[in-house]
Amino acid sequence: MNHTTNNSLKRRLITSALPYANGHIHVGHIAGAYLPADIYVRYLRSMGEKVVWVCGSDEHGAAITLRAKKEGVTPQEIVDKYHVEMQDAFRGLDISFDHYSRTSSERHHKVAQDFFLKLLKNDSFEIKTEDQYFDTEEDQFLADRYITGTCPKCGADNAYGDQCEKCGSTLSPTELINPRSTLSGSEPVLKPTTLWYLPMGRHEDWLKDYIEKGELDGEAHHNPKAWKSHVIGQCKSWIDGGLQSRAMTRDLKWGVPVPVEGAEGKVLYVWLDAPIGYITSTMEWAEKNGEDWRDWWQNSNTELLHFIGKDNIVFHCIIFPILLKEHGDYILPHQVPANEFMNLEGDKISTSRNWAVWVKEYCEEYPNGSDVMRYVLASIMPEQKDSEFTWTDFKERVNNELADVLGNFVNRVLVLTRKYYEGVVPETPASENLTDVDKKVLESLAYAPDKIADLISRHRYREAQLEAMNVARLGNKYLTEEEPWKLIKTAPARVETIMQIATQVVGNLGVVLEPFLPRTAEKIATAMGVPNACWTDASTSIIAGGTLLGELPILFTKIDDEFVEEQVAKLGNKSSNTNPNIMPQKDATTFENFTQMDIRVATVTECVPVKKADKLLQLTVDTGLDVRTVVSGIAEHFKPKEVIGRQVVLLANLEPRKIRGVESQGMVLMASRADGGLRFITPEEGVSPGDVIS
Ligand code: B3M
Ligand code: ZN
Repeated sequence: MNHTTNNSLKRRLITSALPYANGHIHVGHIAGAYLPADIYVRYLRSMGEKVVWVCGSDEHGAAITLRAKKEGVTPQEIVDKYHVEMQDAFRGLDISFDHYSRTSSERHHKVAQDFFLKLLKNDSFEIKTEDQYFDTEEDQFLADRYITGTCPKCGADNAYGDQCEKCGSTLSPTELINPRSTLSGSEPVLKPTTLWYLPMGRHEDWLKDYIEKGELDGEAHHNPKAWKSHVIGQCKSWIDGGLQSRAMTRDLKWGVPVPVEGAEGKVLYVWLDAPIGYITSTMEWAEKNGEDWRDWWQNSNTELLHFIGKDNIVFHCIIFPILLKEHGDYILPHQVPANEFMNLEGDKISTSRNWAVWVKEYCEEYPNGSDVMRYVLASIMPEQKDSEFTWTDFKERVNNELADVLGNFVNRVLVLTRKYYEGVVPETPASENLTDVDKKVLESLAYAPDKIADLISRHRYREAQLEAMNVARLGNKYLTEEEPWKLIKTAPARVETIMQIATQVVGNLGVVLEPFLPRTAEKIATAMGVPNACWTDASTSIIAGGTLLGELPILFTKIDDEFVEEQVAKLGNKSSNTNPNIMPQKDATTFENFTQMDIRVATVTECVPVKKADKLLQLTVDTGLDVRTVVSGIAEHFKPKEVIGRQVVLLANLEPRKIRGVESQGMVLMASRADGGLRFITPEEGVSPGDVIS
């Protein structure tokens, strides 16, 4: 949609967390930091507000180098690959950044280095030479994720050098008990090096006021500046624990080089460089759009909002504000509407366990599936607490809400208008002809856009979407209860009124659904003849009488149980093999379990069908030890005469079992395929009955 922008308005600069370019984007990422921002920004654009939304790939830090090491490629190769892939994923769900940048660019290196130099000039750092852990095998200092050990706070194993994921404590490498190098597994040694520390303790006082301001605003009724309580809670507990100095440099090769003489082999700490990526991204956007980036970062008429997940709160609410303040030229974040985590089918989302719904894969499989995924994710957005995505819930929301309510209502209005009036909207009814029900519907409709706008402004996206859907529910209920199809013969004037009002409801849906379901809203608005309608056009007379309505494709197709099963089956299956004939690998077993099995060669001497059992053959086999009976479910694949005389592989010590009255003493092992194909495993010549397979 095209909207004109009002220049005198205040600016809003929106950022979403720069995703690490070391893996694919999953639905948890989207629900956390991207979809809420997209809804907010689409709404502001529709209002004609001045808004810019920037993002980009976070291409430095241990997340990248460790991944590169694992895949045996360079860090640059890793980030080049994911920088492209992540953007495909975002595009697939219509995440509409104004600009997407990357932190490995020369431009960003320069911006981050200049920022660092300004801090140096302002005396923002304490420069200390001290002992740090060093991996002699890898010839590298170890900080952050390069070092693990036992958490000194909770005793959990595998705490990282910067943080324990179990208890959430922030740590420094020297606090770890039994530290080990993540790179080589070896025990690190201490070696002196020079680091630039940010003495955060200096900032406690103003930070307390700054965080409290967000809290106080929260007490004021309906104030969009109010920070979320879980955000305030995290910040306060950090500040109350006392702010420790934090090193802003690392002894690593991959990153933004520290721009100081004698600092060769040192780079900026990734959490110094990454948020500056927001600034670089804005600069690039401004250059392309003939704007001055400083208006967006250094002008008190701009509001800065960071959309992030809860694991990034301290970096955006404490460390980045300190850096901005130390620099001196910048505004501070106004609002950080961080989300909590979204779980998946009863478990935490995990990349390593492949317990995730991958956005790129989903969008490739369902090129028209963007809106329904957005809808479900917004419905369960983890705004105040962790939430859970399940495919069954996905199915129910799509079928019962999108298809049955929204799709059905919009479709009925268009079909009936075509049937009764050849697609031309009836004229606005005279107000004296309105019933109480009509008036109530129009009243609710008139109020809805403001109500939704207020919820969006306060970052309550779940409720906002619910209110937008309530507009469809309102229309659906109205039509169902007024039953124009029963009145068309007897009271055609009344039907004109009903259809006129129902049409206004549909017209409004084309506007208020846009932030949530952009493709659906566009289809609706186009069919209703108002393709460029924006938020302020929403009203009870958005569609003029006499408008010829267009065609509308079916908006939503229903989902069946098979779809749900298919999606669930993908979880945790790490095999990259997409050949459906290849069965996935079973869970690990022990060597001991394996040695307990007596697998040996046997020869089939007789074979007959089992009575009243289509699938079974009764085999007599010579095992070298004895001659015994085995029942095998191969009758649909082989005739008895094809089996007699064969050498087979037999699991000999399987507990005897009665099958259709015949005792089976063992099991013939077959090569089987996922498609049901079955073959004998025939030993090489010269093998005798009784030879053990091990
Ligand atoms: N890349 C962490 C993350 O993806 C980090 C965010 C940076 S925002 C400046 O969770
Ligand atoms: Zn811990």
